[in-house]
Amino acid sequence: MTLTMNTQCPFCSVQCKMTVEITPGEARQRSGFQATGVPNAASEGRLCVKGMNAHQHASSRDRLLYPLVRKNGELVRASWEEALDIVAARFSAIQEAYGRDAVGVYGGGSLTNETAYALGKFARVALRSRYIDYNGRFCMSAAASAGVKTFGIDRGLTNQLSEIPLAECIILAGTNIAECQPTLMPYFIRAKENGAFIIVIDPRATATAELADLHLQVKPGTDSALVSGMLKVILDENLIDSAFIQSRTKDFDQLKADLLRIDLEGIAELTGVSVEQIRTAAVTYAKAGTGMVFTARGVEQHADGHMAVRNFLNMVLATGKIGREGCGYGAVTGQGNGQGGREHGQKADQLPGYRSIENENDRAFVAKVWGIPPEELPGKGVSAYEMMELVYQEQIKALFVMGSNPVVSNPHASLVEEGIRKLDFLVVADMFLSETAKYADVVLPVTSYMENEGTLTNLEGRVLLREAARPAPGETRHDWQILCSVAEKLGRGAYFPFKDAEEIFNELRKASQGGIADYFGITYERLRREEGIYWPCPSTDHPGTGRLFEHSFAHADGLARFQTVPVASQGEETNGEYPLIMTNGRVLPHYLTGVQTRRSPVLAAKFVESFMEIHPLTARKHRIEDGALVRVSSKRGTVTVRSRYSDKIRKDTVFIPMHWGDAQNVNLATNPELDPYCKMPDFKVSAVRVRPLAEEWSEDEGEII
Ligand SMILES: Nc1nc2c(c(=O)[nH]1)N[C@H]1C(S)=C(S)[C@@H](COP(=O)(O)OP(=O)(O)OC[C@H]3O[C@@H](n4cnc5c(=O)[nH]c(N)nc54)[C@H](O)[C@@H]3O)O[C@H]1N2
Ligand SMILES: Nc1nc2c(c(=O)[nH]1)N[C@H]1C(S)=C(S)[C@@H](COP(=O)(O)OP(=O)(O)OC[C@H]3O[C@@H](n4cnc5c(=O)[nH]c(N)nc54)[C@H](O)[C@@H]3O)O[C@H]1N2
Ligand code: SF4
Ligand SMILES: [Mo]
Repeated sequence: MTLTMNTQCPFCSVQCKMTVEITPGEARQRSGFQATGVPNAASEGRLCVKGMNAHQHASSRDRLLYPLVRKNGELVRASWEEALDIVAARFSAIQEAYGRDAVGVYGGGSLTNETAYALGKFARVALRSRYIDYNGRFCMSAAASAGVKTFGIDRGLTNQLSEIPLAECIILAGTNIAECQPTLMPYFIRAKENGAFIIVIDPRATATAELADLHLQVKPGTDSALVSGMLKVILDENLIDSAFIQSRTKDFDQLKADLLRIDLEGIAELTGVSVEQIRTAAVTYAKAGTGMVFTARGVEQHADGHMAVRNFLNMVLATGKIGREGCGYGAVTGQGNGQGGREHGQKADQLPGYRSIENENDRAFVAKVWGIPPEELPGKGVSAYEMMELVYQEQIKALFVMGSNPVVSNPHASLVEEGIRKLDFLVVADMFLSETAKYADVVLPVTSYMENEGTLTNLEGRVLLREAARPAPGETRHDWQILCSVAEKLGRGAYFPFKDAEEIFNELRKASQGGIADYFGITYERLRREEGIYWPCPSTDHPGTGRLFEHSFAHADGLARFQTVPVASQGEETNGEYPLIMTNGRVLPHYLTGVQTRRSPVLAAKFVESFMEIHPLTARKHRIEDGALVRVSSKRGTVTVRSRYSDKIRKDTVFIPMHWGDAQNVNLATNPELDPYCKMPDFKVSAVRVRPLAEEWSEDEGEII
């Protein structure tokens, strides 16, 4: 008999709904699983190859099914009782010896809203430590901080996806939708069929760029300068929307004064994009009746990511293309719950509902919901990579990791790995023995997307309910159950009385009420009935907010802010020793550090190992053959991958995907310099040299061939 499960893909921010059918008898012939897309407002029933095969990792033999504890250097099976006792005892002892802040918490954007909320509360109320942050710091922080400064609010898309086909000009900057949110491509294809002009800004001619009418093959790290060039053209040709600037924004004059001084030729030189192309892009966008701008990690993962996004937002505001049909901005959110995960308290400085841990009123509000005196709430901590530095410096002695693989995903991975090894005590809650979990003292096995109920907020800011589709396998437990049990053992169980995810959600609703990300009006019952609800949704009879900023922005005065942005290239400079720029990102079949997708046979087979994309002319100059193993080295370290010729990449740039660990981990070479505004690392630009592996070997032996 076929069993049908209703669920939602665990991977990217589209959150495609699907059914998974299991036919038990067929398990041997084929997988016995069949995933089918279910119509919904985002993916409209489509699934990509990752969604179609997600059940493979969830049903993999590698799933952790019982707790593990380290004894005599080995991870061995233990009961939950024993594992949780060890966790509570070690956390307590370390906090007693070194203070509360000696224990840190590290979360992730795959966790449900309920777990993310409970994790923030766990750090502040159960551990009472200031140190909590999450992998979204590497993902959404630049766009989030830019949105907050410019608009007064951070929600990935300011519009519903359904408005994309109404835009007459679309700018896709550093976003590879075709590989990273593939089920959204039809929205852009429809726009094109309606006559839209599509501009792609990327150092590579990606699958997304195939859609473009104009591809600006920008030099990595120069997006902000490129936009300054476009803004200058818009100003010179008097294509600004003066009425909009006048009535809806402030601080335009300073920006204008700065732009007048800009030299377009200089910008063309810096960015590698010709003056003519800059002009065409600027004029087409500004003249279009409607238009949308999207950015993702290509623009944001830089030490100037915050300012780069703000410059794109300057352009959106200067042309008045926001707050009406077919006009808006989208920071294309990454992880399944990248949006909700950044709203309810996993961030170092943040409380639920996007409240600030540094604001007295916000502290008092949340403390009241939590039933603690506000003075008991710790202050703000530090960002994800800065936490890893504190781990390395042995100031943080114990770490609780839930839903992330920091040993692979942090920049300067060798330093991070060394720090993790030095920890007195590491707990990892995961489905698999990830590269990070291998170093743990206690590993807690969690349920997967098929078994764990909860809400996730997709890239549009639409809250969706994912119901549990099957019982938890083995002894696995839900993330939130683990948090409640550890809190109980730490003597703080009274604050974590939750019996199911819905009870946590109901507390989250109250804690977010009146905040920027207001979920108060959203209930499980409504989500079941209405499919999804856009926040802010302040009351149960409120329909939710599909389009933001129709009449005012979210700052107290209702006005959006322009920001003057310096014109400069950013990132590590290349030189004789490190002559090439290394950038990095994703390929369609794999997901993030690959812990899940490398365990899916269909997906793993599509790319069994990492690679380095290099232009053939550059390759020949550096004596690199196609398919040869190469060592790509920066000042920080070396990653070893196989070369792959491509004439679709700039000649000064190489590209390596991020989905593998150990010697293939691209982060061995990346730069941990942080953006001063949002603490995003400079992932996307590293100065590197590339050598054939064979050559380096013989050099090691003192002989050059
Ligand atoms: N298949 C797949 N899909 C995913 C993920 C995955 O791992 N695999 N991860 C999810 C997550 S968490 C995220 S955050 C998103 C990421 O989604 P994206 O941000 O779209 O993905 P990336 O490949 O990191 O980067 C996008 C593009 O930026 C380009 N780029 C590099 N440097 C620069 C630069 O300086 N300027 C510009 N303009 N472009 C540059 C790269 O060539 C790349 O094509 O995808 C989500 N979806
Ligand atoms: N060089 C470079 N580095 C990057 C990036 C880049 O573009 N270039 N991108 C950055 C970005 S955008 C991101 S989002 C980060 C992501 O990097 P990571 O935070 O390392 O993300 P994942 O690889 O998804 O690791 C998630 C882990 O959590 C587990 N997991 C999945 N679901 C759950 C769950 O529900 N509960 C629990 N407890 N565990 C779960 C998975 O098995 C996996 O081991 O990487 C960043 N690092
Ligand atoms: S990875 Fe993203 S686009 Fe693909 S099925 Fe999953 S949610 Fe949909
Ligand atoms: Mo991400």
